[in-house]
Amino acid sequence: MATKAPRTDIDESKLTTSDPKKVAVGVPAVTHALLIAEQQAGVVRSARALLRVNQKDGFDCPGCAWPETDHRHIAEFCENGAKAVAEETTLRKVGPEFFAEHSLSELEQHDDYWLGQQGRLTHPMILDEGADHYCPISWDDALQVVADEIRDLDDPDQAIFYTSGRTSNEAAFLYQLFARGIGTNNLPDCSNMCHESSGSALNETIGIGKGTVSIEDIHGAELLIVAGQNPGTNHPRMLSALEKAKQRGATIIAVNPLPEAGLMRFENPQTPRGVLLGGTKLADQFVQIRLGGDQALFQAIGKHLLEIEERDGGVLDHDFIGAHTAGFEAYRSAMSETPWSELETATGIPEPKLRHVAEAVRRSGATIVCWAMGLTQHKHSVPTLREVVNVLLLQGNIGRPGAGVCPVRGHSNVQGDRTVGIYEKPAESFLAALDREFSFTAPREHGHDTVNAIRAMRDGKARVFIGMGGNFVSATPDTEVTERALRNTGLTVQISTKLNRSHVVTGRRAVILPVLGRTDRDRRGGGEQRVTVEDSMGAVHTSRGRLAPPADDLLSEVAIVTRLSALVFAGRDNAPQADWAALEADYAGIRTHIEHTVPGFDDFERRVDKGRTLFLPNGPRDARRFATPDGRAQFTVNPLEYPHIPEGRLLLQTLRSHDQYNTTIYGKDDRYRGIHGGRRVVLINAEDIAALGFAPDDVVDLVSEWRAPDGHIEERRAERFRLIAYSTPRRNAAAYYPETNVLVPLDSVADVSGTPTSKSVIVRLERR
Ligand SMILES: Nc1nc2c(c(=O)[nH]1)N[C@H]1C(S)=C(S)[C@@H](COP(=O)(O)OP(=O)(O)OC[C@H]3O[C@@H](n4cnc5c(=O)[nH]c(N)nc54)[C@H](O)[C@@H]3O)O[C@H]1N2
Ligand SMILES: Nc1nc2c(c(=O)[nH]1)N[C@H]1C(S)=C(S)[C@@H](COP(=O)(O)OP(=O)(O)OC[C@H]3O[C@@H](n4cnc5c(=O)[nH]c(N)nc54)[C@H](O)[C@@H]3O)O[C@H]1N2
Ligand SMILES: [Mo]
Repeated sequence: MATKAPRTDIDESKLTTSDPKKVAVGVPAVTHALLIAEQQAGVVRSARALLRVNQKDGFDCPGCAWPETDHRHIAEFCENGAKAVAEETTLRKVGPEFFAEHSLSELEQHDDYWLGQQGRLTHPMILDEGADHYCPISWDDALQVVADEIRDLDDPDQAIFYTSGRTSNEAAFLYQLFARGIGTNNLPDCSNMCHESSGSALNETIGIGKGTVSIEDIHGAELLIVAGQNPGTNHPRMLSALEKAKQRGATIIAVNPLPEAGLMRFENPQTPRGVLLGGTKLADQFVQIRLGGDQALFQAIGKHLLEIEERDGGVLDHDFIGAHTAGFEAYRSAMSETPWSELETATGIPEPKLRHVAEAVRRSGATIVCWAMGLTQHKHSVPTLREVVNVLLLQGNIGRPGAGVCPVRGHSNVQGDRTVGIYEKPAESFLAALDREFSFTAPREHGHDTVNAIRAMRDGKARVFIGMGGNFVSATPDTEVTERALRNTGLTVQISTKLNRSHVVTGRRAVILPVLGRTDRDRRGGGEQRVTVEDSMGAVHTSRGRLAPPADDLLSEVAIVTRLSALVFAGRDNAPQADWAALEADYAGIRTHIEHTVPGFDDFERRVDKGRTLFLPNGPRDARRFATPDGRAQFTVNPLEYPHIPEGRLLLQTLRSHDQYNTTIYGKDDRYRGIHGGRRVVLINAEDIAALGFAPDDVVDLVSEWRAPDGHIEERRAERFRLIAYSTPRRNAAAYYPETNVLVPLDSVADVSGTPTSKSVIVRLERR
């Protein structure tokens, strides 16, 4: 039976701990997921939904962007995919009565857990200036309010169009067209806080901002390095792929400050072996690296390979280096100058162990490096990822079966959104294609990314904020600054499925436009619509929801954007020309526009028909073609960087628990890490607890100390965190996001990519 939403926020005094787990997944995990699904949606609806996850005629799992294999299991879902589905298929509803009962001032006091658990949004709502309650409004009036506000802007750059990565290709394509039709490239997205560093480094070095491997490559790799990623929680289906690679003889090296359960051992709930035999050991080597030490690690690997080449030969792929790369000599001489002692300091790993890792790389005939947020959210993330590329280029590990780069994406369609134009720095070729297709002139000046969007709102330069999904207020850094920034706008609009903090921290006026999610049936123009998504490996396929939506008149993301386009563009100069009503009635028309404007989508409709997969072209993977200025993959020289932690301070990484999806908190446990019933914890080395004069279980404030560019130290505070002794390198600590976002300074971003440094915050502990 479905149960009622929680009435109270998380009570941190109930927090307990147990020993961290050494194995991920297994039958208990699936049982746990079914329990959560059942509480939200009841047995029948849950079963119907879960049986359709990632099936050929079903919907794409909103959980993560890990690809499906070709032979999909009857139940190709994982615990956390099931939780993401449960979250959306819930029978709990948030409608006009809910907003009549709860004032904004009351909602503001609740935590993200309480807000998200209340249920699906069912009705368009408006918050008028000065009001303390949202009131119901008709769809037509709600859309008119938004359209009027946009038409009233003095300058189109006063509008911000944020996107989160669940939005379908079709909706995202129309949304970027809408922004550009108005005249702005202000299209920040969650990717700016996520894999932007990967895109920056890969574009520069191999000429494409995406990974170069397919799922078959993972299965066929000889060596997989998994760095800065916690797949047991965040990409559980990846564990099946690692297991398969392992069974074919692959070596796996896990690089992480924390011994994450999923990296160590895996019990596959979908095979008898996993259930009965205690699963597969995954990582052959665990490299417990210091936070931010990865650039040094990859330099160490490169240095060792070059030294052995010089001594014995036979290590490098000279044909590849000669034919396809540039910059090798400069890289070689830079590596010869880097002292081992500094590589040891940066990584916290002794030279012999570094060489041991490098030996595994030397022996491998096909190496893949997989990574996620542990590598992308540091100040020096772009140089770190360039260094990953350097190592792979040495042995020709790009564009060869079982080898390549594998940035593992987060949101299920974050990669697709970027492919179809959600980007504040669009390429000229794409804009020119839009101009031709829609008979207008798109703006050329680059727009704001996420951090710059916050600055623009803070400084009164942006007046309207529209969020296509996501939870901008909680996901972004420097929570207090961001909240003030949003309150500084005239109108905030949230196009969303569930209530979150971005609905209660608003501009002077606010509108909520509830939408259909992935699992919901979407009937438009007399037919059931499908949408398409792209996974982390460039495979595009359709997704179709089957369940009855939470309210009859919910619009889809596509319908909201087409209707807004019709209202805003009517009679406007230089507006994109399209039949908006026809696009709403049949999404195939949108796919035709995508085919005409985005390379690689030729014959789009036919190629995704009947559950087929369209593989987007990938130059480096398909033909060792590199779209860099000289047509070669680039070796780069990157002066070594790593965090310097002042005396008596810690370096804090902010990460996900097992029971959350970004800012959506499903539950209060982090089962694999042994944390139960609460979230305000700091995982910290036991010796540091003692050295700093504390005891385990002490409750402290975290005070972040940030040296601003002008030299003075800024402080930010997050209150009441419990100290938990945990296996992590000395002076490296970990705590959950979004509770700790208040500590991340807005100006502390990665060089080149502008990604907030969420894995690298200097803090001190203060006794309460
Ligand atoms: N269930 C669930 N699934 C998700 C999400 C979710 O919240 N919940 N979020 C989705 C999204 S948007 C994303 S981007 C992905 C995120 O997937 P992950 O990147 O796995 O997520 P994080 O929890 O941020 O974990 C970062 C990992 O990197 C390690 N790490 C931190 N700093 C460093 C470092 O300096 N070096 C190294 N080598 N390791 C480091 C941490 O210890 C941790 O294991 O997951 C996606 N899938
Ligand atoms: N400190 C710190 N901050 C971080 C990170 C970190 O590791 N540490 N990680 C960063 C990363 S990797 C990311 S990707 C961002 C995530 O940032 P966001 O993508 O902005 O945040 P989410 O929590 O994923 O957004 C959840 C909301 O999306 C809405 N939603 C869900 N499904 C749909 C849908 O189908 N359609 C629409 N329109 N809305 C929907 C719901 O209302 C839900 O409340 O956070 C970043 N922030
Ligand atoms: Mo992400």
